[in-house]
Amino acid sequence: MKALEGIKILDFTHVQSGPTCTQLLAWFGADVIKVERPGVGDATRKQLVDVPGADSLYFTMLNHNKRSIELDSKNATGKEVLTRLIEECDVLVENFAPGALDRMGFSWERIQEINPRIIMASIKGFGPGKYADCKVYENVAQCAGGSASTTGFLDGPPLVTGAQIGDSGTGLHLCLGIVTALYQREKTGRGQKVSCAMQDSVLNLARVKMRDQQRLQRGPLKEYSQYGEGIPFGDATPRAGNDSGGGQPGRILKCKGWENDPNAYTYFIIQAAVWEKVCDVIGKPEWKTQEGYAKPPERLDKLNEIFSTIEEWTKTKTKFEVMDICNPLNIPVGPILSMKEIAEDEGLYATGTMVRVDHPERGEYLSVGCPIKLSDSPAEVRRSPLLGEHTTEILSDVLGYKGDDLNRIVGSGAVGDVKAQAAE
Ligand code: CAO
Repeated sequence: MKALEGIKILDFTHVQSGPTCTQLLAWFGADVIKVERPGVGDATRKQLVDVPGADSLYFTMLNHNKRSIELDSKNATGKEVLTRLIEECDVLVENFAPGALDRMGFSWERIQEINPRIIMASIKGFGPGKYADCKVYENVAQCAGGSASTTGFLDGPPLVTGAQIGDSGTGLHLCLGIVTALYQREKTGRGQKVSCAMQDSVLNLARVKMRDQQRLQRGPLKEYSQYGEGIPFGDATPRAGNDSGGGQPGRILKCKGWENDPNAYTYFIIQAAVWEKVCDVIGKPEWKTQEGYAKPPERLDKLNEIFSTIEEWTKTKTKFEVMDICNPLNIPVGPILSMKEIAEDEGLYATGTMVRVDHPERGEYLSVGCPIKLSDSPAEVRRSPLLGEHTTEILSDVLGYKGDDLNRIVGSGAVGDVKAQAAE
């Protein structure tokens, strides 16, 4: 049995943020019914296409284990079917532009009238307030949530990060909100509205930078490299390059082969507890006792010199040799892994973190599996649905439409042409 077996999700999501959330729910065992516009579907099906005619990796990697129904929610029969879906489902998840669901005629009030037990979960770019009506994509959220202003080097522009903290990060937050609301419903019998704003989710993930914003009012941030370099702080948390986010200084350092390999680097942290071991490893035993180097606060104005010296050593080793030497000594280091190296790591396939999935249109592709491992509910990754692949199945098995009634729906134009053939 899967953890969320028996839970039906009306998945009205598209692009990345919402689909990330419903994919997790599907991996935990929920029946996720993805509602898509007839003949069009989720826009990502046709975005960044690499195999002509096949659903893109953008779509397939975010919509595993779901079923797809084509449904025009602006058509009268489509509204009837959508109402039936709301009656049958436990959760409605959506990430339309602000107001889109209301314009379809399905406000939260109306949805509650149809099914008081339903949980309605929404992602918007911003929470209530002056920006509530804005459409938002990933990088806008990274900028508005404070991440971009604190990412990058001090002498460069703000930077966005490759990790999709705005989209996938918000999807993760929403997923927790949904299971929490399901848990509360067990006790109250009532559904509720779960809202996640992308700005809020990014800010939550950038929490330590708000910590630093407040510390700044009481003095310089001594663990930031700029402190040791004598560069004054302004009035906002600055960009910290590759400085470690915690109290232990860390940097990205070159490793053997860096001249030709853009990822021949390691992260290296000079944790105070292992300073003496660091000194021995890099051939600087005198720093263990030398004034100016022996104690952590004394080292803060010498981080450039210290890390340059460590780098002279890491440049003689591959990033994996650095790991092999430092790990047994408890010196925290980590290789900079490329996506190619991760894709080739069989250890990640053994744990299900990376998976190989077969697809009728595109053949085998790689995907990232479920990163959350439940011992009693292991996730099994199944391919994403083709557009409308399960329309007839959902109409009959989930909603109970049969015979003439089913033909009426299929013939109405509300569920797409393809399904008309399937029902004949
Ligand atoms: N049947 C009929 N109409 C449908 C439909 C269906 N099955 N599914 C969607 N539509 C309609 C919507 O009702 C909407 O119509 P109106 O504009 O008339 O209300 C229209 O399709 C477009 O929906 P949208 O505005 O949500 O889509 P968009 O491409 O214009 O905007 C996005 C995309 C992501 C910017 C916007 O949805 C948004 O801001 N979402 C919230 C924040 C979010 O999740 N952003 C992250 C996306 S991942 O990068």
